[in-house]
Amino acid sequence: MHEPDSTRIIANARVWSGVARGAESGGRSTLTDEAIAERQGRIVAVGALRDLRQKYAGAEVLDMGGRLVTPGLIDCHTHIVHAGNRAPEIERRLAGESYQSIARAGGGILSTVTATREASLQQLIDSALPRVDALRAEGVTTLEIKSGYGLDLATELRMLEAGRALGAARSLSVATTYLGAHAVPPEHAGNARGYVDLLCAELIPAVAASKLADAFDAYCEQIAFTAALVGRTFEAARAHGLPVKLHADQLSNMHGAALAAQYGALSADHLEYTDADGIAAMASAGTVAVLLPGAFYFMREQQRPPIEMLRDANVPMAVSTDCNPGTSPLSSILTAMNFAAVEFGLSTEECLSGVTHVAARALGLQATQGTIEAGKWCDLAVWNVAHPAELVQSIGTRRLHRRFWHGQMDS
Ligand code: DI6
Ligand code: FE
Repeated sequence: MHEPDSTRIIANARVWSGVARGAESGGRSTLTDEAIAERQGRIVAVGALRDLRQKYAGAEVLDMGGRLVTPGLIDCHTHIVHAGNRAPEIERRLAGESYQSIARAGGGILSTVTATREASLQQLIDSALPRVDALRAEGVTTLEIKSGYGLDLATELRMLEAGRALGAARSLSVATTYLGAHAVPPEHAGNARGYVDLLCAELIPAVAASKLADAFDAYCEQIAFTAALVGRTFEAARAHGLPVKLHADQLSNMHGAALAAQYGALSADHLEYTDADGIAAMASAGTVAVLLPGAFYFMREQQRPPIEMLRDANVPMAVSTDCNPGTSPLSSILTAMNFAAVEFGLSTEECLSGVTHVAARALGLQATQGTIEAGKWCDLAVWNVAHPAELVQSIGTRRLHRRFWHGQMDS
């Protein structure tokens, strides 16, 4: 066991830091042969081994054998805590039934709500662990976890508590998001407005007071909530100190991206149907675009998010699994990166940025996570590959050599 107050040097690594290197590299991160000094879980210096050895005489040196080292990966949009099983529903979809018609008949999100309300805290934790461990085995060190399959106060709090418990159980940073406006719960069927009244008056204040949520999220869609209703929930969330995020324009153009930008959202996610106005609004608000190619794949979507326009407008693009039981049963961040490259045309650099420093921004964690820089947590992924493109351009190969979370190496 490594003494927490001694300095260690992680050496002989090919470092992809996620830090832009200036004009000569076109502003892109490049591979450098640098060493990383770590103390008390933080990166204290990045530089030549010789210099770091001098500066930290007596520091233990860990040899990475010339391997690629990236920041620990960040999965910034998941519904990894949930109960029940929607495989039969997915089968029906693949046979031709639509997601919307299944949802309108009480399936979809609401079938997971029924199962999740019946699950105990321990059952929620236990059922999520294999998915969380799959992500850790691919170098994930920070994970966002949404609630939203309870829709009553007790179950939403239990989901958020399960999210926090998963972080504590598995050497992982967890950011929790209260997805209060995910669907209209059965007890308010046909009365979205009534449920939003309850959200604003009672649920959002209570969840904010619990301190179990780091952000608030909503689903703006014809089968969920209109832009006007989402706007009301965003007012309440912000009044209670919760930054907001939005499931925006996934199945139709609800002008969700512009709505998210209007409320200074950390991110607008999906964006398949977002138009130029929405992108311009995101660019001026600094809202991150979170791309979810797993949902695009499982839903057999035809409409791709407007990648070129996002790129041209310099809207930062994150990539995430959207791990959920209905539209993206995917617990592999490397597969999400591959889908982003193959389906959406992202470059290797964009894919890696999308699961590191841009994903950190989508969670408001850019001060502490997402790059290999002095001052950040020493969260690293060490890979058995020679070039970063290998992480993106294949599926299913075990690539991870080691994962460091807050300076501690997994055994
Ligand atoms: N994220 C969501 O929250 C919805 N779609 C998506 O990509 C619904 C997920 C579900 O069907 O459970
Ligand atoms: Fe989602």
